[in-house]
Amino acid sequence: MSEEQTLAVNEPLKAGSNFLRGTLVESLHDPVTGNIAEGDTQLIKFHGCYVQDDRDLRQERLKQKLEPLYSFLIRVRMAAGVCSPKQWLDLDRLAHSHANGALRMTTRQTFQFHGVLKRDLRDTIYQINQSLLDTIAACGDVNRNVMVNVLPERSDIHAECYRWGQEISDHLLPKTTAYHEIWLGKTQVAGHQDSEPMYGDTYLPRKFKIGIAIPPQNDIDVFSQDIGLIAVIKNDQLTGFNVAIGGGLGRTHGDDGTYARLGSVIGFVLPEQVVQTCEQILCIQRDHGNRYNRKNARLKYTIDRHGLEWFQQELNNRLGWKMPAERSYHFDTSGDQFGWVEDREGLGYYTLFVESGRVKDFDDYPLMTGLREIAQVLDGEFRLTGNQNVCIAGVKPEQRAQIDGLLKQYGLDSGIRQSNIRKASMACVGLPTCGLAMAESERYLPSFVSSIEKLLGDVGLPDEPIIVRITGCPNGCGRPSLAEIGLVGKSPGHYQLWLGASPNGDRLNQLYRDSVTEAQMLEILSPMLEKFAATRIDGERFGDFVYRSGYIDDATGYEI
Ligand code: SRM
Ligand code: SF4
Repeated sequence: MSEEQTLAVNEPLKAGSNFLRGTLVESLHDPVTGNIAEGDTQLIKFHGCYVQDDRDLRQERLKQKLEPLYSFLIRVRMAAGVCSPKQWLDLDRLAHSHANGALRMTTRQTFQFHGVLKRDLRDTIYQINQSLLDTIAACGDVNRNVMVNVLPERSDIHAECYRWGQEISDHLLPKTTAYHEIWLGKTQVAGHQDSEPMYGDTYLPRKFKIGIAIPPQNDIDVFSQDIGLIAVIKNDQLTGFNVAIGGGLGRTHGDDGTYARLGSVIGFVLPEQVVQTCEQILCIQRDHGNRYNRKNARLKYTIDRHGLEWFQQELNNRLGWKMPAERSYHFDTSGDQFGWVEDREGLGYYTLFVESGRVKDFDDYPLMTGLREIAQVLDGEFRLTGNQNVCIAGVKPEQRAQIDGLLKQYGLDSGIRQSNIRKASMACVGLPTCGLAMAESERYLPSFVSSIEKLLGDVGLPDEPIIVRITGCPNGCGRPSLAEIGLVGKSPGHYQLWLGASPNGDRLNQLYRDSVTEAQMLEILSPMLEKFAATRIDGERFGDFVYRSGYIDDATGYEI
């Protein structure tokens, strides 16, 4: 980075925002537009919101000389995806009264509201806080929602990892009181001077993500996190965490300087060292991350620019101790376990498949109503998974029949009977709300999966659990780089086809075709699946097969 380079526009904006206040209050009061001032559109992300407009209506409104139909996305901060039945009910109610009547469970284990109008924004956030949840730092150049494996069968280990996830999340929160003033109506105490001892007034160069995985399950895709923590369990006790740094999946089409990268494992820390370690890694990124070019600003680029060895040395210096080598670990799968699982205490955990994480009442499937009815009676909690599904957790033996009855009554038990490939699929939100989408994703996933189901049926593998993920652009929100079949939107109806990630999340896939239609993809995949069925080695997964069979060149990653 040369001195002459100009800082990214967000940098002076953050510095001059009076710790994330900007002109947000004025913007919210402006009755002339459903939008907010341009600078505020960046600052409001730190408060957990994005301005969007309904892209399906854009052209029509333009023709009618109307401004776009602006509304807001609100993302809840909810470490590890855990919420109480009461919180579920509160969010369900808000989705109907203040948003578009649906809840969206995200790939980072939280809820999003879509379609909140400016006039309802403050009250929605206020009410989320009344429910003992909040939205601060759910987006923006700060540490985001901390993920933790759902781990139904070991509630004791989950409880411990959940506690560490929460501690990390709380410790890395911004300290500004702007959030409380703007959304909760709190007034600043006389003489109080805001400061951000850890972040400073320009916060981080870019977003920052942390997740905890508990082997052998990797349902949070630990290697895609800026900091991935791998729990080390010995004699049934949590002894510490292996630390992986520099994961990140976002790319830009046509820009080779951007790429997906898996985290590099650099060592092991004790549980009591994990918060300090995360803080110091974050601070290195704060001091050395690229503040000139946001496309190269994530931790992965900082590490690759300076070298992993430099980073480790810098971290040891800042910690004041040398991080020991990592302990051995092994991941089996990045998928969810569906249906009932029992933990050692006899509590039940039911993981329900939710296509693309969209919770609403469909014409023939009252999903939202069914989950609301379950929340009304549940004496346990909900855990959102990193695969956009939900686990009804901690069900006492005496309540199991009641929950089972409700699952049946509302047809939610039909989720379990979906094909394995559908249950292993994910799509990002994409159109019509995402301003960056280049092609359909969530709305396209169901029919694309049906087409692959048909191909699998034709070759006699109807139960094959191939991981399929679709995103509307290369930002990677549905983690398509870790799919055995990954589709990345290029333009309407055209996708990049990526093949060959490992089913446990430790190998990225590779580009196979650059811009193809569904018909072309099916033409490519049909003979491949036929050969897979005929020649696979016992238990071999499709992602591994495409490598072994030479469809993908291990060295270059490109089609050979
Ligand atoms: Fe994402 C931007 C949705 C997980 C990488 N992401 C966006 C925005 C806010 C579009 C925007 O900037 O205007 C999308 C809002 C769409 C909408 O209408 O809801 C959006 N991202 C999502 C969610 C809701 C997708 C989903 O279907 O669940 C996920 C919310 C997670 C959460 O609860 O915090 C979501 N985003 C991810 C992930 C996956 C993950 O974190 O595990 C990634 C890839 C991992 C990574 O960060 O490397 C991801 N989102 C991005 C990027 C690219 C970042 C980069 O390094 O280049 C952007 C664009 C940006 O930041 O400029 C982005
Ligand atoms: Fe939007 Fe692209 Fe993220 Fe999909 S991957 S939600 S299209 S930014």
